[in-house]
Amino acid sequence: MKGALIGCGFFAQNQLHAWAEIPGAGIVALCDTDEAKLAETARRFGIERTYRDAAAMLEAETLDFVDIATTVPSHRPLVELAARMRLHVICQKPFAETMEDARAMVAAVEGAGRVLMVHENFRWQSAVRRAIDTVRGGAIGEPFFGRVSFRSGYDVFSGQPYLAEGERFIIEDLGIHILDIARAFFGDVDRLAATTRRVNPKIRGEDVATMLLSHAGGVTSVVDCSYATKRVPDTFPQSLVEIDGTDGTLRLDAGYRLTIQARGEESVVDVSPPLLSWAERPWHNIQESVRTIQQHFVDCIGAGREPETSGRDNLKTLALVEAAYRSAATGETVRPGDL
Ligand code: NAD
Ligand code: 89Y
Repeated sequence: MKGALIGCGFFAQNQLHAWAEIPGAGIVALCDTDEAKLAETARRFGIERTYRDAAAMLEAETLDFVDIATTVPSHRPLVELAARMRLHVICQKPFAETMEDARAMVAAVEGAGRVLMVHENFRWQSAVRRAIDTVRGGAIGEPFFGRVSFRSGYDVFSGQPYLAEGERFIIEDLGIHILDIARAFFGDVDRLAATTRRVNPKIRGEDVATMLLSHAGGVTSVVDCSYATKRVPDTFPQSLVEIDGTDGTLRLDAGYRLTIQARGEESVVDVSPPLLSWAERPWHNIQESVRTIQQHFVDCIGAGREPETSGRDNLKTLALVEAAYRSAATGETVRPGDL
């Protein structure tokens, strides 16, 4: 499969490294409005066909898919452009700025009969995936309580300066992943209540969020996120998980330590992610999941299946983000299904 990547910034470098390792798929053309980033990325990955304009690229190239690695304001026009060209699409998170945009993007690609996957990669991290598979396999019985937690003081602003500038920060940027992990464990959400705070005075948006979720299947979960947590050693970018089930408990603790206690037995496993040749700590956890999710996209197209993290699926994660902001602003519990 021949693909083109749009947006040659901070995170796209990981996507390009991962594409180079995926059999049967490759990136043949690059696009960025920023000439310097485009040239540097083209040189680093040896990709000769480069464009400053996405429409011109899609007209000129013969492609199967596009990988959109720009920030959110450009997502809707780029996804709709790709749909018009009848291409399969991967789009980075946050998928869209509004639910209306997101629904239109899903409709555009589905209307073209192509596959749309959101690059919602945290549930594809191998440690998280192992925990998801363990719970789905019934190892602790039926879950009734969960906590998915991401607390760090890591400086994300030096690599991604735009994160300090937006009115919204942690829920939209990072909480979106943690909410998605909660959905992967416990299913759809009926009600959500949230509080937010800004601790770091140098940024504009909230850097702490605490969310209480009532899942349709009966689980109550807490999703808590912070970029204001001064902790040594810092756990960035680990998502920590606690689940109580009818037959036992699962804990994914700091240091990628997975503990399962059930039916009188205990297992403690080191589920540290592999360090891929191009990866660097502590990002290796996220970097590995990039390769996994891109492989999933290729596999799904080959098999004619909808990706687990499809555009349609992501509407439900995006609704949790919107519900959290609305709840924090109004003090009310919000039904994501109403949004
Ligand atoms: P960035 O600003 O470093 O890079 C974005 C690039 O897109 C820039 O080079 C910009 O010039 C280019 N661009 C913007 N609009 C364009 C357009 N219309 N056509 C062509 N090029 C265009 O941003 P980043 O930090 O790489 O983040 C990109 C996206 O990746 C964001 O949505 C972010 O949330 C997401 N992200 C995801 C993860 C993850 O783990 N999934 C991690 C980090 C960032
Ligand atoms: O942008 C964010 C993401 O998606 O994962 C971590 C991050 O890079 C900073 O919060």
